[in-house]
Amino acid sequence: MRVVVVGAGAIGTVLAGSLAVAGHSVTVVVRPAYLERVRADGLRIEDESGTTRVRVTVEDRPPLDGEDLTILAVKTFDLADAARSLRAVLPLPVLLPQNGLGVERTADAALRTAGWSDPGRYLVRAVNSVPATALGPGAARWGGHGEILLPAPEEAGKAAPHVAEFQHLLASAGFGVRLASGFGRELWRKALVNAAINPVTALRGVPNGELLGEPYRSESLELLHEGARAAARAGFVFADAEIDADWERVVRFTAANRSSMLQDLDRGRPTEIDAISGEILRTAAAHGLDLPRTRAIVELVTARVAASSPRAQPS
Ligand code: KPL
Repeated sequence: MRVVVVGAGAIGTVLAGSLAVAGHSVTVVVRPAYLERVRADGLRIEDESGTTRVRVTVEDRPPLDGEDLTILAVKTFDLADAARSLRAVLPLPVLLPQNGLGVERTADAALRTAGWSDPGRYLVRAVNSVPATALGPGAARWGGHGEILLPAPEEAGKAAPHVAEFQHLLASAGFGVRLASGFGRELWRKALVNAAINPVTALRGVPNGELLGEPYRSESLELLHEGARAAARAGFVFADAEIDADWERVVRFTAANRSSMLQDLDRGRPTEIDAISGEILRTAAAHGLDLPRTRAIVELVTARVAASSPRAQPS
């Protein structure tokens, strides 16, 4: 297949590199500032077995036609720009593997401004649990294949025909792909866990595994349970035992990871706090619910980002 991967951060590098190794024709789209470097060096993936270097086509804008599938592998704060970069591209199926909630809405709105008349026909949301850490543009450490959830076709709306295309594509590169019924609940499950892990590890500067001990454990679990109250109002009920077990599993599985939000803060970049905890707060507010701990941590992360990054201000 001919695949365009927009973004060469952690997940973009791992997906693009693995797809190229599996024999697909891959074009990676990077920021102009990184173009020459990634073109010269190719992609670099480090894993348990060593370092793999992969040659792919590297561009600073998406190719105009002839491609089969697109993966927008950018952070939520870059998603609208990445979607708008598809302006001159004929509509084609687009995978959205971002953390957070409301991602489809953002992509849909941006693609409409880019002139696509019915983006919903092409957008396939994914819940991504592939463990990857960015090492620089086009370079990533990969902690193993991990699982990617896609909506069961009957839950994918107008984009249903494209779910199988992404399923086969990702599976062909060795990723565990599962079609999930109750996909909306899976999105919330991931968002709740991210809302509990990411801001605490980011503000405290600790790897995920530190959350297993106090004082971080209680702080993180309080956020988890606040978020679950918002999820319940949105129609997705999680018993404490269920969501606690999810949290524990993810924290243990990713114990050595520095969360993506911690990595963003370390680099003085914006974070995904708004798409994760901000969306949870907005859902709660729409149902007349206040989540004081979540509100406080969103303010702290936002302030930290604003203090350290010129890119943090919304543009
Ligand atoms: O998704 C993650 C992230 O860092 O964004 C977790 C699962 C918390 C792993 O670090």
